[in-house]
Amino acid sequence: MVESGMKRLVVVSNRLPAALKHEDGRWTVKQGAGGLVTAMAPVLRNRGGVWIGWSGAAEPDVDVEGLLSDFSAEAGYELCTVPLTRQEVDDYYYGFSNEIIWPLFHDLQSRCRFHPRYWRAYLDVNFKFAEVVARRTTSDDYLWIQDYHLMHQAFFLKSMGVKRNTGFFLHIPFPTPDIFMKLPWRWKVIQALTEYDLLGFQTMQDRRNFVRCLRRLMPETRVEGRGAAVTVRLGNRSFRLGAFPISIDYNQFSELAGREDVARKAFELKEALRHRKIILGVDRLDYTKGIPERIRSIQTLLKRYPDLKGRVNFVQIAVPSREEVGEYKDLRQEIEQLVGRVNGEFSIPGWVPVHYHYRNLPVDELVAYYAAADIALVTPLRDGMNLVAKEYCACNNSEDGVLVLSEFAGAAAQLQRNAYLVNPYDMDGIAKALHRALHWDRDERHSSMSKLRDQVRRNNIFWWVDSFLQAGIAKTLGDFPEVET
Ligand code: ADQ
Repeated sequence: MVESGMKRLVVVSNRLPAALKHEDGRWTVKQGAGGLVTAMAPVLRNRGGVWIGWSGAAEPDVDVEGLLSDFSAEAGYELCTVPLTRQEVDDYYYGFSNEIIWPLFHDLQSRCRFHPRYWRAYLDVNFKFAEVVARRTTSDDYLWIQDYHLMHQAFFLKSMGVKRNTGFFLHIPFPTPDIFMKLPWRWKVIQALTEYDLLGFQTMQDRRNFVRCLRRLMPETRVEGRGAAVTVRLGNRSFRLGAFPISIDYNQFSELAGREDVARKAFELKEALRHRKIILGVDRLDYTKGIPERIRSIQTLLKRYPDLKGRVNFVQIAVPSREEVGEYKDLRQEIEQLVGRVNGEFSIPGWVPVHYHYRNLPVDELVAYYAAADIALVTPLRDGMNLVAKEYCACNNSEDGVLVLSEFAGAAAQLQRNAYLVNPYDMDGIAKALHRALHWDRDERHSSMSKLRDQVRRNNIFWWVDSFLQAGIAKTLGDFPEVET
């Protein structure tokens, strides 16, 4: 139900929160995982709303609408699909989104493949999305577009003469001008972004990078105001710009970690590892997450501090991701070889240093790992935010864990005072940090972890949604918390 006087919320993302999967010869609907779904589902349910996106099926003969209707009725909000062909998925999603924007915006430009075909497919698919958005919404709606796959929504809507109130949130970092300028379509991309009414980034640094790129490409840019959300003027038009660090459902994670069966599972994990210290890594298997570098830093740790042999375990959990892409297959192989090499070098009877799991874990099992770990080692080479760092803190109800965090994760901007910051490329530095963290006394650990938890508890996912919507449609909403960064 839409409350009177409130704008209906329309979320637009590449994928719908319900994903169609082909398993055992038939199509099934599964609830998508992740922070965005957790955050948006209750908001859409309460306010009434629509979620527009691709279903995950590229086959023309699948009855997508039929399959999604039950899910939609139960979820309490409408789902609307944008059908994509296999070729579109290949060129727009795997191509432009994941072989150009993803590596470039993570400062890994040598991995980019700037095929003009990808750019054309990206524009075509964005146009296709915009047509569906125009058809399924009215000028009374608020459109919240998610992430780098759909940077051209406001641009195409305007070019069709469709007036909508639009906000865009970028989940990944925004690069510095030196890197952004390498994009062959840089002007068109930045110009499209300026067509939104509100642009949201994860950190102030991303917001600053965007303004620097804008000034380079559009010298008439003027920025007015201070604080988390400012106004940008370009000639006679203007839009707002803000930093809104995404977060997690803190209570959900903390309560799950405290549930008896999950606590028991955490204890069993510790027992299975004979109560040795546990250093934990959890990531989607992606080259931006720095997994090979992390394993090498464990190798350095064991070389430099041989007294740790038999006393510490490194557990790496990697969730399969983009498995159809060659680079991700190579990465998986590289990680498996490295794990084998380190275990071959250091194992002794009764002790294997690295435990590696390549699979998607149910959330209660993941939480049990978080609760069991003495140290979370979160070392992406670059990351928009990194939710694993926040999930670990929320699950550490005993408040005696240590967060070792990459200085290049967006989360570092918020958590730097109480996490142990490291350079993910510096194997010696990480080994030293781990050695120190392993020897921190209980009071130091407790003091840092309780402050980290406080920060994540206050600035949780609901705060993130409210902050963005307050900046985007403040006038139609009631009291919302101040935007903090
Ligand atoms: P991601 O790159 O996917 O997100 P991240 O923020 O770390 O990265 O989220 C990963 C999620 O996957 C976490 O919620 C974690 O619990 C889950 N996960 C990891 N391994 C798992 C496993 N084996 N089994 C089950 N679940 C697992 C992008 C950006 C980030 C940004 C988010 C949100 O790249 O920088 O934080 O969007 O904006």
